Amino acid sequence: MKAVSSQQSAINRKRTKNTISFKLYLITDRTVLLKTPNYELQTTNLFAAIEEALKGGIRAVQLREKDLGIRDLLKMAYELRKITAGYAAKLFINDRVDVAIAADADGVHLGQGSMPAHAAKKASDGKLMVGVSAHTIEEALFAENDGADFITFGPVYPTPSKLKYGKPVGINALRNVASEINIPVFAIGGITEERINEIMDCGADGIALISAILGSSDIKHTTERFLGCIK
Ligand code: TZP
Repeated sequence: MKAVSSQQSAINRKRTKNTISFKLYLITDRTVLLKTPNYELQTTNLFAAIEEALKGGIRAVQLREKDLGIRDLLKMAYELRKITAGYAAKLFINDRVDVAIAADADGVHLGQGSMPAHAAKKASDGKLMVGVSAHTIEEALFAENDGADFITFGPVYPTPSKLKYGKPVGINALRNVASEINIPVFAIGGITEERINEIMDCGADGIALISAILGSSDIKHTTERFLGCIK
């Protein structure tokens, strides 16, 4: 029998990957937008910023405002559901399966301290897509075997608030995970336009990010440029 090179077997593995309809995954952080501590103003500005990104072509948004109580989070989820639906974009809710179900979101994004992927699938009767944040190959393999639809992997590079997200994993770890994992891998952490090629050359299926888009002075055009580079 003909030996299969490791490059060929990585390609074969990639062919079996399920299809996720987006390559750019925008994560919210309203504090990136405004220095004001005023919640109403931050929220209003976040919705406007997300709408600009949607106009630029974003088709997947994760609501991730970890400091908010359940009622404020739900209010934001309802509003973001309306806004994203207007662009046929997917909405994910960080951590909270209950909020995702109540807001008719498309999916939930789970951290390592959240309920596991199989439980989120079960709790939602299989209706929610499930993304999982992984920081090591072991966490990535666990998420895949546990029923996740995709993972984010990182932080690949140092991020502005790097302590919060842990030590960067680097591009070699990304390359390894992308070749070992059969579900889509979104690179995350410190990703800028200049780094897109390096990231995609590692075999990543897409990019997840906050500040390069939400912190940009022209969100719509920055989004367009990102999407242009990823394709
Ligand atoms: N998880 C790992 S790094 C990160 C998260 C949520 C933050 C990504 O933000 P940025 O601004 O794109 O580096």
